[in-house]
Amino acid sequence: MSLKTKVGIIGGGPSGLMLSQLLDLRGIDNIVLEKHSREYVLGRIRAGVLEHGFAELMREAQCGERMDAEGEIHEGFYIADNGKMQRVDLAGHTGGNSVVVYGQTELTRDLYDAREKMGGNVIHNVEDVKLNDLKSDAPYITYRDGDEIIRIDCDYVIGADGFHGVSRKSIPADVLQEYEKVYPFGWLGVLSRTKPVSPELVYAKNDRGFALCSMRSQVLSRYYIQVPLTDTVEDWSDDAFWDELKARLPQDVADALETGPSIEKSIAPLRSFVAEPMRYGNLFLAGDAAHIVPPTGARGLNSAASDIYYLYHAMVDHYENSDDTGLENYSEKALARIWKAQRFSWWMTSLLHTFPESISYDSKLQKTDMEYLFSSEAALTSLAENYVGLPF
Ligand code: RFL
Ligand code: PHB
Repeated sequence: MSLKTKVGIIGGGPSGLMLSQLLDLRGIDNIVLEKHSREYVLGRIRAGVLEHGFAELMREAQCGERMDAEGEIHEGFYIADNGKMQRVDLAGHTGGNSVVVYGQTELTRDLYDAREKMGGNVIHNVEDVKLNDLKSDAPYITYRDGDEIIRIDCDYVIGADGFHGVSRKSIPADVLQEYEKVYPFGWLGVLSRTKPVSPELVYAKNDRGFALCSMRSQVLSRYYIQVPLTDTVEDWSDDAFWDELKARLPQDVADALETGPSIEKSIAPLRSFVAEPMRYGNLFLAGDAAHIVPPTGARGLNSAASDIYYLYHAMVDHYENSDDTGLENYSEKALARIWKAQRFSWWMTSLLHTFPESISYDSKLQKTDMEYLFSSEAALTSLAENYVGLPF
């Protein structure tokens, strides 16, 4: 069988779905290919914090209704340093900006619902996706559906298939430059049907290791603790998790913590990664397919949003105005913002985690970094403007 479309999108995560929805609203025909089922994609518990620009894009995609009704606006968060809690006033340091706490699961559900409503073509459970003739004017994608090989001819291919996807790997090794930093720890995350311990997020630095108190709603909490890479989920009973979390939080926060059975528990390794360039012929990479950050700065999904924003406008300029400047500049423009998110995520990670190999000099610098942060309006402003998101 053979299909034809303008834009072939690999990956039905937030990046792929968002671009598909935005293009469809402008009458630009596209097909999304997703390796897994919808239920599987919605079962992954990931991001929780959306910057203003992302929320705006959801609204532009006509998917912002539930986010605006159920998401929480947060104008600040706390940093605890071995027991001492200090607030970062995001709104106060950014002229009134804030972030929206709304889970990636819910946002992805909204995007799937919107695609369904518009009759969008999202094909699940595709196997053996291959990208072909990317350097030509007639690229095509093939995939397997059972015994049948399906071919999709398109003008452009979007690689939005995450870090482990096939798109980035379709770029020849001598063209692609990869920059990577792997951290010697991971985050163990627990979701529980309990009231969040604090109305705003708490990022806790502690000699035992980092901890984060986050949430999905007023009845659903998300907590994380830093763990060695050798740990597995089976090593951590719920009781052991709650005990360790409490040990890393300031006493009054630990005393107020409501515990309960975990409804999801997983470990994510921490990694920084960037692939350059983000364009190869008529293939454009977007989101986690091209770059990964450690979750400490809540930048991952938000970095995907700026890629999608640039690509969406570039595609519209191409199809509506025959102007290819946006497509030509895409990689350079996207990477400029990506590297700033990389810097911020690395800095937040360095500030807040306990590094197993650190020498006494490193520990002194980390302590000084924290003292400087809360003694300087300029440093707090820099943190706040990065956390709410730099302009697209
Ligand atoms: P995704 O979500 O990985 O989606 C890619 C999709 O592509 C599919 N796929 C394929 N499809 C077809 N053919 C193939 N060969 C394919 N290979 C893969 C996959 O099944 C999948 O459905 O990438 P996308 O869309 O770029 O979205 C990126 C975000 O998911 C990611 O950046 C964030 O979750 C990162 N992140 C956070 N970001 C934030 O902005 N704020 C946060 O608070 C935040 N917290 C987090 C996070 C990520 C975490 N983990 C688990 C890595 C917290 C955690 C714990
Ligand atoms: C989350 O709620 O999952 C979350 C929030 C903030 C982060 C990372 C993850 O920095």
